[in-house]
Amino acid sequence: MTGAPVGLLIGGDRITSTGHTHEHIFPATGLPNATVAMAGAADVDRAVDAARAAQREWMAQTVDMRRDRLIDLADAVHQHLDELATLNVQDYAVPISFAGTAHMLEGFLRHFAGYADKIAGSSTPVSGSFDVNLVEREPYGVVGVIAPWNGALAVAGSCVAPALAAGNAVIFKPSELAPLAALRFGELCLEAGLPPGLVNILPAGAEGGDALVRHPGIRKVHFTGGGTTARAVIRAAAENLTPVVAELGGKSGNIIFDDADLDRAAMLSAHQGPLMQSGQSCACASRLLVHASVYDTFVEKFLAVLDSAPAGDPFDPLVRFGPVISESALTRILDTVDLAVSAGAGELLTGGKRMGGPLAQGFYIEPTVFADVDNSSPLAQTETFGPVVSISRFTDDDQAVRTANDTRYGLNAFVHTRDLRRAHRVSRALESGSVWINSTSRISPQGPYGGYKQSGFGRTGGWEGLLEFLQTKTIRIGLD
Ligand code: TXE
Repeated sequence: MTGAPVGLLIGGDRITSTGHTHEHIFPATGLPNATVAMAGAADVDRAVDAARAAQREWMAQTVDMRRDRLIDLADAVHQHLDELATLNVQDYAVPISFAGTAHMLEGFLRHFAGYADKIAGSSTPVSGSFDVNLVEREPYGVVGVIAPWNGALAVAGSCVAPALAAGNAVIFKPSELAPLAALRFGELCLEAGLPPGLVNILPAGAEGGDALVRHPGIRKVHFTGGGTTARAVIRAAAENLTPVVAELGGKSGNIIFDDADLDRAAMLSAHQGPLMQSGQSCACASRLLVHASVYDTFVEKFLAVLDSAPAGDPFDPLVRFGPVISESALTRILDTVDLAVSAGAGELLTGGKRMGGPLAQGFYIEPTVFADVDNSSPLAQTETFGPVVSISRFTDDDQAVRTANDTRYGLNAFVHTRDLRRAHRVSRALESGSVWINSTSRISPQGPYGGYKQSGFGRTGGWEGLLEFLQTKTIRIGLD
């Protein structure tokens, strides 16, 4: 499916000629499946103008009207769940059995529609006077939302929904590697009756993203992606002192204690590890820490779950394991594996090679597990963003916590135990924005979700996620 080029959505206009296109490659076959126009600085300018006008129109509606529009948008997403799931697969070949981000988008839209008519301020007394002192919450105006390739619809839910509920207009920049589902989301915004220009979809790479961040009309930026890019975004945003929220990568510890239900822990760890979008998720539990007394039993169960997950065509509902995003990602990940093997970072238990046979044209890497990994090794310290996990053993709780915390990241941590006291004690000691006990990372609209340390700052979900898109104003009325 290369067909006519797809392009930007600015206001009500579909723009397919910007002078710069990206050949979208379907990761499961290595073949082009779309030609996508890429936004540049002039397109950002045009989108900001459209967004400013639309935001004034949006704020001219009453809160109940805005609430109802967002409910209409959630309904439109619900009616197109299958189509959005299909586009998700076309974007980055995530197995359709996993492509739950369309449901997540609907859930976040319904959640934040509920806030739209409840954003209240307050009035406070003031010292030494009887003046009226009002505290009001106002939208920023036009905000920029930048999404990674592995979660455009998830970010549309966690960021665009609250931005709209707070009264902002949005310029949404999906990754050049996964623009298709985001573009359809933009169309659904128009079909649901949102003012044209309230949500603009600008697929672009670094150049368009940088122009968006630097634009003086962008009052806040929400960035989701890797740490290296986050530094470039923050440097660019500094030019206009534009505030940034950053949702970044992770290298999450996954602690299996000796009293854990090992069958359940093995299944959850596999699905939170190599089987989670082939390890291409910030939430990937990539460092397993297993109590020495149950190590061999757990590893055997864990490998069995990986082995039972069918790899193949991501459109096949029975497939649980898909390709990585690109040829360059495949090369990067396999280089990481080779480096770990040559450095003796751990024992390669399974995987480590490109899949052949009918999958040879796609970017498939076998689920890869290293055992007895040195936590100071690059394998354990660097986000691989592929189906590669490391396992090491511990003998006491404090050692497990120290090892889990021994990383520059702090997005998620996972704990498997039946001991309630231990679960609470360990959760409080772990340096991460989220701790999941006997669970996978099931992110909910109620949130909040976000990182400690170099996994970012700011939160998505719930009231904290809404506040990221509101400013506070104090109005004092002198009565004397
Ligand atoms: O990120 P990149 P990717 C993280 C994940 C991994 C990364 C993978 O952990 O580290 O995202 O996604 C745009 N100015 N998360 O490879 O390369 C680029 O076009 C402005 C965390 O996409 O950082 C893309 O749209 N924008 C997350 C976006 O930035 C620029 C969940 C991200 O690109 C730019 C999912 C520039 N100079 C993935 N350069 C979480 N924490 O929830 C590139 N971009």
